[in-house]
Amino acid sequence: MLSTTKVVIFYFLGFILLGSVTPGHALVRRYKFVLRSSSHTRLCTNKTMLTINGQFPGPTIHARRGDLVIVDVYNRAGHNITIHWHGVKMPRYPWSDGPEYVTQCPISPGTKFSQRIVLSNEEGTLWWHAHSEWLRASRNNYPFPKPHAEVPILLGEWWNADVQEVMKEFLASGGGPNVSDAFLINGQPGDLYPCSRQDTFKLRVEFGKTYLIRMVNAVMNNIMFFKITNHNITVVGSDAAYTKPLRSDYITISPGQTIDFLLEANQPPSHYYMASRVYSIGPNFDNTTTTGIIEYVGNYTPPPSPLLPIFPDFNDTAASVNFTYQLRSLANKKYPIDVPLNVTETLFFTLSINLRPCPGKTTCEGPFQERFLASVNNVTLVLPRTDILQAYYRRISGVYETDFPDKPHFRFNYTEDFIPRDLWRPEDGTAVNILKYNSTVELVLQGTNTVGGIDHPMHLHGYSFYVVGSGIGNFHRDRDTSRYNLVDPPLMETIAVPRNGWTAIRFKANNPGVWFMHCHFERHVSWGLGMVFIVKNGKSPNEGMLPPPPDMPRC
Ligand SMILES: *[C@@H]1O[C@H](CO)[C@@H](O)[C@H](O)[C@H]1NC(C)=O
Ligand SMILES: *[C@@H]1O[C@H](CO)[C@@H](O)[C@H](O)[C@H]1NC(C)=O
Ligand SMILES: *[C@@H]1O[C@H](CO)[C@@H](O)[C@H](O)[C@H]1NC(C)=O
Ligand SMILES: *[C@@H]1O[C@H](CO)[C@@H](O)[C@H](O)[C@H]1NC(C)=O
Ligand SMILES: *[C@@H]1O[C@H](CO)[C@@H](O)[C@H](O)[C@H]1NC(C)=O
Ligand SMILES: *[C@@H]1O[C@H](CO)[C@@H](O)[C@H](O)[C@H]1NC(C)=O
Ligand SMILES: *[C@@H]1O[C@H](CO)[C@@H](O)[C@H](O)[C@H]1NC(C)=O
Ligand SMILES: *[C@@H]1O[C@H](CO)[C@@H](O)[C@H](O)[C@H]1NC(C)=O
Ligand SMILES: *[C@@H]1O[C@H](CO)[C@@H](O)[C@H](O)[C@H]1NC(C)=O
Ligand SMILES: *[C@@H]1O[C@H](CO)[C@@H](O)[C@H](O)[C@H]1NC(C)=O
Ligand SMILES: *[C@@H]1O[C@H](CO)[C@@H](O)[C@H](O)[C@H]1NC(C)=O
Ligand SMILES: [Cu+2]
Repeated sequence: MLSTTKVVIFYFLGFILLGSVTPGHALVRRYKFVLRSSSHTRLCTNKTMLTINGQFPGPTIHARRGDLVIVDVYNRAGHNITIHWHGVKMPRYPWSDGPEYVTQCPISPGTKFSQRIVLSNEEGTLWWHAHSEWLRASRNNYPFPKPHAEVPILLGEWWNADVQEVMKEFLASGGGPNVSDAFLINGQPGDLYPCSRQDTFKLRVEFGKTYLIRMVNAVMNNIMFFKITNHNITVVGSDAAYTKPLRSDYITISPGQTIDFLLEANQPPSHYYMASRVYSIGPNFDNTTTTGIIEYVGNYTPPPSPLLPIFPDFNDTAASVNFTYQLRSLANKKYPIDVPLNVTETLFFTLSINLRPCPGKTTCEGPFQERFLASVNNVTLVLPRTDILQAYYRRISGVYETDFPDKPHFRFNYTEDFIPRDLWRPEDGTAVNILKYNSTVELVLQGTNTVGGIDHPMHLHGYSFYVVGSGIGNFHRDRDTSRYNLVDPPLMETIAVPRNGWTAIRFKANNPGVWFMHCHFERHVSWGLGMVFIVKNGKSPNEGMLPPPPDMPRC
C-alpha cells in the first residue's frame, strides 16, 4: 500500500485579505463557493480543471479582524474535496479546518458543507486552498506609512497535464512527481513562456508612491526566490503578523507562507520585471522563470524587453535561509509578543525522506528501485478512513493511537554525509501526540540526511508559533538553547526548516482540538511527512472544543 495521505488539489486557492477592525464591529460575512470544472488556457493549451466559481485563482475573501466568515461550499465536481483556511487559527472550532481524514470526511460530489471561518487576531494576508468592498477606509492603522495601494500577488505552479494524473502517477510509481511546466504570477506564466506574453500580469505604479504587496506562495513543491529588477523592497509582515521592517533586494518564500512587503516606485520611469524562480538543491526541477511587469505611469519609451533581475543560484541555501531567518517580530508596546518562557512540554521531531522496497517483486521509480516515503520521528503518517477529529470527539476506538513519540526512539548523527541504509526505512503509523490544555510547548524540528537532506517548510494548523532558533547541523540542547531569540522572534504558521539543519518553535497549547502539522511540499506530505496533535480541553466551558455543525460531511 502506498501512503494514503491525500494531497491538496491545489488549483482551488485564493486570498483571505484581512483589515483591522474597530472594536465591537465584527461582522458575519457569507460567501458561496461552487466547485466545478471550467476551462483555462495557458502555455498554448486549453485545459479543463477544477475551480471555485470558474475562477483561477479563486475568489478573494475580504474580512476584518474578529469577523466570522461563512462559506457555503457546493461540490458540483466528480471528486471528493476539502478546503483549508491556511493560517486561520479557528479558536475551539477545528470542524472547518479542512485536512481530509484529520478533521473531516471529504465533501463528496453533489453535497454541500457550510464552513465557518472563525477569525480572531489574524491581520494581513492569509489564503485558502483545497485541503465586498475593499475595506480600504478601515485600513489606516498600519505600523508603517500608509501605502498608496495594496496589491495581492499569488505565486502558482502549472503542469501542462491533468494535475490529478500527475499526483496519481507519482504515488503509484513510487518516484518523484513530474517536473512542472511553468510557474505563475497571479495565474499567468509571463513573457518567457510560449503563448503567454499578452496575458502577463502588469502592475502600474506612479513614481514616488509606495505599494503594499501581499504575496502568497501557493506553489506545490518549491521554495521560491522573488525579485524585482533595480528595486529593493521592505518586508513588513509574514503569515498574518507584522514584522520589523527588513530591507532586501530579494525574497525567499516557502509554500504556505505569506509575505507582505512595501515597494517604493523610486526608479526612473520605465518597465521593470518582477520575477520568481525556485530555490532547489535537487537535480530535477522546473528551472523556468515566471515574470510580471511593473509599468511606471508617464511619458517615456519603454525598452523592447525589460531587464531580468539576477537571482541567487538555484542551490544557494545560504541565500534562502538567511532571508527567512532575518524576520523579526515588532515586539513593541503596540504589538507586544507573548513568547512562552516557561516550557512545560519539550518535543524533538526528526523530519526525514525515506525509502522502502516496493510491495511484491515489482520495482519502483525511487532510488535503488524502491519507493519514496517520508516521516516525522520515523513514523510515516497513514491516514485513517474515519477522520481523527470525529473519532476523538465521539470516542470511536481503533482509529488512531496516542503514542506519537516526543523524541526519536533511536538517536543517530542526523546530518552526517552517509547515513546507514537500515535507517532509511520508516514505520507506518496513525498516531497522535496529546498536549494538555495550556501546556507551553517547545518543538525542535530536526532535518535529517536520510536518502537526501532537503528543506521542509513545516506548517502547523490551529496555531501561530514563535520561531526562537535555528541552525545548520544537529541541534545541541546545551549549546543552542542559550542562543534562542526570546526578545523579538517572528510569529509564523509555516517555517522552512533548513536542509540538514534545525528550527526551534514555541507555542502555548490553548486552542483545543485536533491539529495537523505537516510539510507544505505536496510530495512530502503525500509520502507521509505529517503528524497530528490533539490538544485537550481545559477546565472551564470556554476552554473546550465547540460542538460540530449539523452538516459535517460523513465518511
Ligand atoms: C476550451 O475548451 C472548452 C471546452 O473544451 C471550450 O468551451 C472553450 O471555448 C475553449 N477555450 C478556448 C479559449 O479555446
Ligand atoms: C510524466 O512524464 C512522463 C515522462 O515525460 C510522461 O510520459 C507522462 O505522461 C507524464 N505524466 C503526466 C500525467 O503528464
Ligand atoms: C539595494 O540594496 C543594495 C544592498 O543590499 C544596494 O547595493 C543597492 O544600491 C540598492 N538598490 C537600490 C535601487 O536602492
Ligand atoms: C533549464 O534546464 C534545461 C534542460 O535541462 C536547460 O537546457 C537549460 O539551460 C536550463 N536553464 C537554466 C536557466 O538553467
Ligand atoms: C550548486 O550548483 C553548482 C552548479 O550549478 C555547483 O557547482 C555547486 O557545487 C552547487 N552547490 C551546492 C551547495 O550544491
Ligand atoms: C548568510 O549567512 C551566512 C552565515 O551567517 C553568512 O556567512 C553569509 O554572508 C550570509 N549571506 C548573505 C547573502 O547574507
Ligand atoms: C512553570 O510551569 C509549571 C507547570 O505549569 C509551574 O508549576 C511553574 O510554577 C511555572 N514556573 C514559572 C517560573 O512560572
Ligand atoms: C555528524 O556528521 C557531520 C557531517 O558528516 C560531522 O561533521 C559531525 O562531526 C558528526 N557528528 C558526530 C557527533 O559524529
Ligand atoms: C525506523 O523504523 C524502522 C522499522 O521499525 C527501522 O527499521 C528503522 O531503523 C527506524 N529508523 C530510525 C531512524 O529510527
Ligand atoms: C490557561 O491559561 C489562562 C491564561 O493564562 C488561565 O486563565 C486559565 O485558567 C488556564 N487554564 C487552565 C485549564 O490551565
Ligand atoms: C470519497 O469519500 C468517501 C467518504 O470518505 C469515500 O468512501 C470514497 O471512497 C471517496 N471517493 C474517492 C474517489 O476517493
Ligand atoms: Cu518536506
